[in-house]
Amino acid sequence: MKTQVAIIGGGPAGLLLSELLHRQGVDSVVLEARSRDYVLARIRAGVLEQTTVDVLRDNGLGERMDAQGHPHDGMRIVWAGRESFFIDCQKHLGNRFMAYGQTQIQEDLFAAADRRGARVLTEATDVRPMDVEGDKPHLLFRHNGEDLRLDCDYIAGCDGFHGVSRKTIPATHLREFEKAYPFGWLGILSRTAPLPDVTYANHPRGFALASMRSSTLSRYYVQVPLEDKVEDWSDDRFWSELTARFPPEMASRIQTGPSIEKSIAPLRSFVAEPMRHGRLFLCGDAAHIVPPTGAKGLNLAVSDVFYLARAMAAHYHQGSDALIDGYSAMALRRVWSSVRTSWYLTNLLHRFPGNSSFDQRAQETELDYLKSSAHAQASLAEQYAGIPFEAAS
Ligand code: FAS
Ligand code: PHB
Repeated sequence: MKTQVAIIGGGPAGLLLSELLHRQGVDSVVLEARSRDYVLARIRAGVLEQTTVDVLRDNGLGERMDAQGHPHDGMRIVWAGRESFFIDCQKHLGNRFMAYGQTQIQEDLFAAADRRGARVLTEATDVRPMDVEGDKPHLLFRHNGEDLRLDCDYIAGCDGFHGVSRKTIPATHLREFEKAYPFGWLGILSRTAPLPDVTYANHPRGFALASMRSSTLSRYYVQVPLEDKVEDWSDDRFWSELTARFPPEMASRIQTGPSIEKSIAPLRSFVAEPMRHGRLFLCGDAAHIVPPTGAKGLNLAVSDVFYLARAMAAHYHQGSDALIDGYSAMALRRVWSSVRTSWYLTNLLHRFPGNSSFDQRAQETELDYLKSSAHAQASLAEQYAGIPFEAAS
């Protein structure tokens, strides 16, 4: 088999990269380790920055999002039972964000790949990037019981945090930055009417978040200790804890019901630099992880593949390698901006075990400042709604 860009991973980064490359006249093959059903069963992100919405619309992937997604002018913060305040992205920036599930995006991406007869091989196992530093890069892998080889010009590692791509880069060439937070998020999906706004709550019992996937599908989270297991949390216990963390008038509007998905994710930040090694380019979670507090993970996967697809098109159609050579630095500028925003919001909104009374007072003072200052709110709105992509030159 031969292609121009070999893509490892058929999650949002891999499938979106394949679509963007196709629309820019660049051929690719996607090798995904899991089945399509397995990939689609994962419930993850839900908030799309304006830049992500624009990429999907500009590439024929926005129809269902515009029909079923929920555009939002901003998000709400409430703490310690006090009156909430609204971070109005529309007012401050003329920007909105969209609530539309990663699962739906994944479905839309698979459907687009099917429509164009894309080469997406699922259940492709034991994928091994070869000769990434040489001039004959290729992938070795197993598919349908056969040992196969895929020759290519470039390899895109879109295989997530636990994938093989980042591990292909010699440790001597990689700098890793990591921060583990002392808690996780227990998230549930329920067929209930959501609250009107994406609402973050800081409460003495811990962080909580109200979000949605549609007008009949709600997504809620509560901060839990790292040692908690999903089986420790019945639906009743979840709803009781969630409503305890919102002010009574807001809690009374939360519709409870059976969970249709329940999972715990630890919170951590991770960045690998550089995001390129020879003919291998890292995109999405393969290169970086952010705590979901800033709703940035999926949006960063989109910005990485937007930059890489643009760089590949310049290489193949204008014979210019400036964007390829500048890919890592450009992607990392946006990555670190999102890592900082996620770090800021995680520190602002969570109760840290072992925090001193000083730490607690400082956190509440920051919340008071944010509530009282239009300038502070404009700054957070800009970071939350997402900054524009960098121009090509
Ligand atoms: P993904 O991990 O989604 O996809 C990588 C793909 O590569 C997978 O399909 C995997 O099967 C495949 N793969 C792995 N190794 C391979 C190999 N060796 N060969 C071939 N294929 C291989 N982000 C938010 O913004 N908000 C959220 O609320 C949020 N919640 C999350 C909850 C959880 C539990 C997790 C894990 C992440 C969450 N994220 C959230 C982040 C998430 O949305 C990611 O940012 C997003 O999935 C990144 O997409 P990819 O980079 O494509 O990686
Ligand atoms: C979600 O809807 O899943 C969601 C919303 C906001 C976040 C994280 C997740 O910060």
